[in-house]
Amino acid sequence: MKSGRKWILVVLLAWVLLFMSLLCQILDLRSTTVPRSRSAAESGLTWTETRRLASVVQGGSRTPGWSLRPAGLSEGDWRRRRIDLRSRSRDYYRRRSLEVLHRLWTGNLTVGMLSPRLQKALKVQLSSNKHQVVYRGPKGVRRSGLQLYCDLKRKTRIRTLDGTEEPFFGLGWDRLVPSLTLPELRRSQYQSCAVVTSAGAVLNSSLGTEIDSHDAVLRFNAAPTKGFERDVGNKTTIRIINSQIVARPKHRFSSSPLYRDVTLVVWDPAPYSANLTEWFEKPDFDLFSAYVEQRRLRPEQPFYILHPKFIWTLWDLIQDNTEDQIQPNPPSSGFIGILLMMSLCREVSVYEFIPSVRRTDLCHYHERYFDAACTLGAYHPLLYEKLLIQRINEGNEDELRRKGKVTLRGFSSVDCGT
Ligand code: NCC
Repeated sequence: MKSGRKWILVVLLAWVLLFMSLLCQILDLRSTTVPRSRSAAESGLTWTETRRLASVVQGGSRTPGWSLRPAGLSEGDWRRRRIDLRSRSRDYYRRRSLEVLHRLWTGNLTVGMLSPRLQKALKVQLSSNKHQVVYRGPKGVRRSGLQLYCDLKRKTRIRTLDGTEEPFFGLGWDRLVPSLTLPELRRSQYQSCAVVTSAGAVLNSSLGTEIDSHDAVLRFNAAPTKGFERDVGNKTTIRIINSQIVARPKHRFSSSPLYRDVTLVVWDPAPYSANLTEWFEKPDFDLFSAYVEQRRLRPEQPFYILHPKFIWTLWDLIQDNTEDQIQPNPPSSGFIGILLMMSLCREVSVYEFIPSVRRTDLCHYHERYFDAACTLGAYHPLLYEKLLIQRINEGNEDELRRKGKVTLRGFSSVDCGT
């Protein structure tokens, strides 16, 4: 009996020792490995680069057990080197992120500068070609700012579903849609308009008063003003929403006050061929049932569905003016909104589409979700949209850097001759 107890004690002791040594190993690995955080991944440091950086700090040691203290190095020196390694990698991320920003401000950002993750996401989009894009037009035509304005002006005609095409005509949609088209609704143009993107960089901007001073303000999707007035203002004239907003219950489209007392414009990614019957039968998210319901409930509210041809014309415009092959997916709501406002207003101020010094991986100002793809794109050709808008920015660079503000002329203010 006595010797049985002794054995149990020995086994227990062995377990405790084993557990302690494993714990030490784990803690040591944690403290010596360069943190491979999400922001690290997005700032563009590859795993190999991180290891290389680590090896530089370790004096070029190529020891396979690089996380272990090299022989001959005191514990104190080893700790100092680890701290140095961490701060160097943090500096590296910061510098890289700043360089991306500078290049965006000056229009020199290339895909190669994006993080490996975003580059990979772009490649995946190119090869999947979900919307069967077949582009035969020119690519990368170098136009001056004015030529570009005129090209956009000539080709951008706001088009919404008017119910005169099948299958909509057969369903009586010519009587369902608002009697005035969107441009008719604003026959006398707005003088000044603000486009407020939902970027996290809007936080702490104190731009609210400036934004509200515009005649009309455009916002996107579920972006709220309540609680964020100091940074985003509280005026909303038009809201552009994608079909997820009307179709997904979590957005409470029919009951949320966000979607009331404003002009609503919804869009859905249709096939590039813009075959309306195909799209009606299989939209990305079912926007049609909610649209019919809302039109019946609130016939007085101006509510439009953007025509897929309009969306894809904007995409063609970006591709036409970009040398690279861009993601074969519709432009973001942000880009659609900017072009829409250029048609409806004499001057357009766009906030945080091209990020300011406040640039952050925080996706939206109203949500705690971090992803650099929200700003630079994975599905949407956001990088190219931003480079295009940078080319026609008439505001000064200081406003761009400090406020993330781009100033554009509305199409009616652009003289393109005859
Ligand atoms: O994120 P989203 O866009 O609603 O943002 C509106 C527009 O603001 C610009 N933006 C946003 C964030 C950021 N960090 N930088 C920016 O420049 C973009 O121009 C963007 O279009 C969309 O375009 O409709 C999008 O919608 C969301 C999402 O569906 C809605 O927010 C509803 O939840 C899409 N995200 C997902 O589907 C997960 C996003 O890809 C595009």
